[in-house]
Amino acid sequence: RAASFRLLSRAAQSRATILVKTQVAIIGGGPAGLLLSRLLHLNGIDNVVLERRPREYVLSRIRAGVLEQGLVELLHEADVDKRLQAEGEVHAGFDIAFHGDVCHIDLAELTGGRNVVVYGQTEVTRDLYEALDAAEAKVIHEVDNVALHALDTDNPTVTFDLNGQKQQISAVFVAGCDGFHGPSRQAIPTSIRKDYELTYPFGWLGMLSETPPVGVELVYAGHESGFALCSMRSRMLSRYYVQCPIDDDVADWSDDRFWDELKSRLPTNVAGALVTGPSIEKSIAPLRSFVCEPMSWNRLFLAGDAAHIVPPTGAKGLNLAASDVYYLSRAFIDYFDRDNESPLEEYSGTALARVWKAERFSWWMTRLLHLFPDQNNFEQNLQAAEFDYLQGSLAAKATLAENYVGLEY
Ligand code: RFL
Ligand code: PHB
Repeated sequence: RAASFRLLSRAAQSRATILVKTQVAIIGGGPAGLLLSRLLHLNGIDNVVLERRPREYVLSRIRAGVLEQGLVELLHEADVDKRLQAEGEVHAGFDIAFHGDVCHIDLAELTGGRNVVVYGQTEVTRDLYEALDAAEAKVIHEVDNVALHALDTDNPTVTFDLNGQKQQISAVFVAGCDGFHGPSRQAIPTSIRKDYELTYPFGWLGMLSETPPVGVELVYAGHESGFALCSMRSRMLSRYYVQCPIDDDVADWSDDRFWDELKSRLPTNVAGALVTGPSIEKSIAPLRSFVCEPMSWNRLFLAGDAAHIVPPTGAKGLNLAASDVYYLSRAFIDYFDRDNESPLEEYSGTALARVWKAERFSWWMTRLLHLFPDQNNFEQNLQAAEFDYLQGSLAAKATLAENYVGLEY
């Protein structure tokens, strides 16, 4: 980081556009972009990451917390899993409650020994930054006006502003890892790109508190007044969520109001065990299901939230970003090391097949557990029947468990 910064700031003194050459220009320094950069770096493929925000901002975003085994294995391959192995908590099951009835999902038993690990996205990102720093990888923060050019030629470029200076990267490929609002997806012509989208008429109000979690496992709860979730980051850090109207203002949610609402939606024994305390973060996130097809166009390849969004109910967002990076990193390695273009040509189809299954699962779990304001009495009874079926059927539980631990890459 220091080396690339020196290079750019020295050059920034000149008025001409600075030109940097690389093999893969990666737009976005979230988990998808950083993990891709790390895996390419370890395989000798030169790359540059362009991130709009300061590093501290990226590390202050509280997001996902549940990692599938596929992501854990990928972090091991990237040699960034030391802290994860020491501090991550293996979860072999969770509870799912509906109007007070509780159903335990024994992930390990239902999937032949598979499980998930609870370790925050913030920590994954921090570990990646540390490894990239140590390897003097090129991660450039606080870039403005990133624009993609000539993606349908052999010489695509990315332009951006840094410290008021125009810069240009010439690359063999561009990886769009810039999240839902980034410019990469928009660079695919609308005549080619097709968007598929569902929005939900509510959001999740999340709160982080330095209190011991209510139990050792996660509790998902559907209730007459809406969804609630008890999650955690560590033995002394809890993460809780309640479904709320999408236009609610976080300022209207005092800590007391949050705790009261959460308690009222949880099964009695869980509510009774809840340890409350002051919040250290509170925010409202909208829920959305979204897929962009195709996930590649000529020299551009999208990964993570740039190409798809899931509602957080199944904890799939970060994990899907990881499976995209798995396919894309291997495809780049095949191209540069083995002169084999086929995996890159097949990338969009390969990634989308897994994306749509995670979309289906996240949508299903969202429908099962949330209060839909426009739901009629027929749909309410369908929701109750769905939970009843889950409770009584080993096959239904196994389907939930198989999807929750993550489908094979
Ligand atoms: P990210 O993490 O959004 O990173 C994209 C990065 O690109 C940068 N960027 C740009 N850089 C340069 N130029 C531009 N013009 C740029 N525009 C954007 C951004 O600053 C950012 O650093 O996407 P990525 O890497 O694909 O990773 C995906 C995951 O972050 C995401 O799927 C999950 O966090 C989704 N998600 C959750 N998933 C879960 O599984 N469980 C959760 O509890 C959960 N909570 C959340 C979430 C996503 C949220 N967002 C996006 C609003 C809570 C929130 C609030
Ligand atoms: C979280 O801990 O933030 C979390 C856990 C499970 C989910 C969503 C979010 O399904």
